[in-house]
Amino acid sequence: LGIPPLAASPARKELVTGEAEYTDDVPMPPNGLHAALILSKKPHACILAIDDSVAKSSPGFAGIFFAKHVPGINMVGPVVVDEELFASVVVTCVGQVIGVVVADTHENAKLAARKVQIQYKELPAVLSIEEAIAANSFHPETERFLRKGDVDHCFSSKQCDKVIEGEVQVGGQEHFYLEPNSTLVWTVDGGNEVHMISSTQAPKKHQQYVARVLGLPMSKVVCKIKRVGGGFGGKETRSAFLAAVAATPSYLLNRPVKLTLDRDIDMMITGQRHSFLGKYKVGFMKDGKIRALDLEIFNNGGNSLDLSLAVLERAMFHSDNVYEIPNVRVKGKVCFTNLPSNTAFRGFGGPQGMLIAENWIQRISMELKISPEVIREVNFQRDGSVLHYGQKIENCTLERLWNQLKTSSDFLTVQQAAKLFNTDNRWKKRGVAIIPTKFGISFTAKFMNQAGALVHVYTDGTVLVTHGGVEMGQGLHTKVAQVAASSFDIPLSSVFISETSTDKVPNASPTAASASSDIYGAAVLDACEQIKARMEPISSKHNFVSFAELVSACYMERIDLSAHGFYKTPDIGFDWGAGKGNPFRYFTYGAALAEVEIDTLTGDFHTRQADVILDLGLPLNPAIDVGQIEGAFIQGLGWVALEELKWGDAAHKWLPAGCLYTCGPGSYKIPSMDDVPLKFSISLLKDAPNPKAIHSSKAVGEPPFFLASAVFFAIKDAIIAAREDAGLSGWFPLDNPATPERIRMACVDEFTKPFINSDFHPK
Ligand code: MTE
Ligand code: LUZ
Ligand code: MOS
Repeated sequence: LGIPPLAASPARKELVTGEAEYTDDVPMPPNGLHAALILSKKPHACILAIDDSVAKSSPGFAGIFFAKHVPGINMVGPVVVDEELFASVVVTCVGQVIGVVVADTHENAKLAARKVQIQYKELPAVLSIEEAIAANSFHPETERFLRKGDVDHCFSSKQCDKVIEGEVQVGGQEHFYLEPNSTLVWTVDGGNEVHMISSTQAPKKHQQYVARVLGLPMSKVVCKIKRVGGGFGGKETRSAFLAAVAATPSYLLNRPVKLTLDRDIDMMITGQRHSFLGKYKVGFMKDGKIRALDLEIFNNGGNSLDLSLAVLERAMFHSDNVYEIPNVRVKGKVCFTNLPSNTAFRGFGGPQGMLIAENWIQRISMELKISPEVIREVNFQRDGSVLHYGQKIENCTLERLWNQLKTSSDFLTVQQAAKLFNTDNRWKKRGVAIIPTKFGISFTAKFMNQAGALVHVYTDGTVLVTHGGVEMGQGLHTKVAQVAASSFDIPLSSVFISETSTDKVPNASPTAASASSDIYGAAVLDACEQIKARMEPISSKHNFVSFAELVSACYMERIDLSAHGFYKTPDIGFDWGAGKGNPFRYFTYGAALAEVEIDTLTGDFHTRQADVILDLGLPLNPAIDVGQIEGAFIQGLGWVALEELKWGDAAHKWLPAGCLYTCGPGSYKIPSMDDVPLKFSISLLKDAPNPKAIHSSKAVGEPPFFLASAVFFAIKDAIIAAREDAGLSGWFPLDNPATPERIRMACVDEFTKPFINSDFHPK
């Protein structure tokens, strides 16, 4: 494993100015139509009748399609095929697709879709995790267990000084990618083949869904994508059913069709990060050492399984965060609810699992009156630790990172200054927290950890690389091009990655799980080395002045200058029957400090300082990685403290139960410039080569997301100071997100007393 020369990546001006072409910017082909969706208005109901007569005379109308028109199979789903493309008899959420209208313009398509009248017979709906548990409403066969040691024996034989029990509610999150879902699909050769451009992390899934729904072989369906304007997991599966919806009228009318969702529709129907409920029982010693964890977690899957089981599993794997726990039992279940199916989102359940852990860690600290950093430190895992699912920790850099962060952020000084500030101020309080993380790298489904690439070397010495991964702003193509450039020892400008396409690299896993530069980098390197080996007899004979000359000489000798590369992640696999195995190739570690100031009277806060450190091995491209860390942290900050999803409920006057209320930035607060920490420092651990991935690097995309929970726990620290002024010192729950309402009401004072509910005074 060598270190590649770091070719500086040229700034992509067009991405910043908004000139880069995204799916909806691609010019509509001649004869093209625009699609709009006909959506369920009920969370759970039988469809009694559909009247589309008025819609058909709407201006520009060109066609309307329902379940009965689907030429192939009307069922889709990424893992379990449990979802109708078009609802036929029963709808199970508001926003479920019932049909599609095509018209000459986007506006006319929407107008016609609105004129479709549907009669429903309403059925009882389940809308939250709590309701699902009460109604025993779970997705089939989604119960999972992990065990280590003997939890029952540990509790019953009184091996712990103290035992706490509690619940943690973890909120969901909208992806809010800048580019909403968009697909342009057209037929080829008189309607026999279907091609599409789709904004997706999973072109292969689009190909698969479209082939299935239209009754075509996958070999006649192509999906391409140049770049995605953000996916964050939201386009790992949920984009694929939209492509299949758009493909139906395109195929049946033999005309191009474009489906681009408006922001409100995208938010309403494509699902979010899973909310979770965690119920914990934790036993520990007077010195803070954890003895046992008995944990039950539930996630809100919505109305189809989608990736919810894999998300639950990743949450279970991450429910120890970085702590050594001798006795563990984790039980998990996926709730079925009448909400749009929830899906992958940066971290994929990991942050939810870790947030539950940090909640009970923080509580142990309050119970023992020992600072939370000390509780964290005495329980750190290290090399040789065996996790609750059997994987053994190797090359652990946690302690190094942690100590470096404490020094570089001046943790003790910041903490003392905050304390002093708090004694001087009654209505403003500061809080500080420092949080560690470890994130498992690999898809937990072993078969997904495979990658293909196609490398062509042309006679002018330029190289065209294609691989199975998608560029969605994370810089994947730049990193992969660097790998090819360093392999051939040519400038980065000689390597080009044009697009991702199912007809160049087949059967690609979604671009997800943060491992794309690891696996596509390795697949491209494999292809480059094959070509280099074929060129070797020529290159070793002469001293060529340029790569172009070498390539031309090879060409004249009839050497194949194109290669398919492949990589499969070694030494991984997990057996859920036994509950043991190595789901991950390695872990990316990180830690963050945050200092916040809250206004106890309004519940407002701002982050005064955030210091983040990550171990990224020998990074492939530190500039990209710092951007990923900044983005992940701010996105995580939105999740823990700003973004709150709200739906209508039975009591609501005008909003149907299960209908998303927060359908745009007016009602759903995503982070803005103003939310960026006033002092924001990112650093990477030095001299920490990772023997497990390409050029000794580490994956970066998801791991830093959870570190924003430092902001959450800093807020909680500030609230603790406010409550001390009111004479309260006991533990209290704080659910995420820590919105102004929650912060305000937790800062108990004479003004909140009339409104206090039991949430702030737990029994
Ligand atoms: N960065 C940008 N700019 N846009 C994105 O959509 N997705 C994130 C992360 N960083 C995303 C991003 C998610 S959820 C993942 S899994 C990784 O990128 C995927 O890309 P990688 O495997 O190349 O890291
Ligand atoms: N997607 C997936 C993921 O299908 N499996 C995973 O393990 C995963 N992990 C993180 C993000 N996406
Ligand atoms: Mo990321 S949630 O793996 O797309």
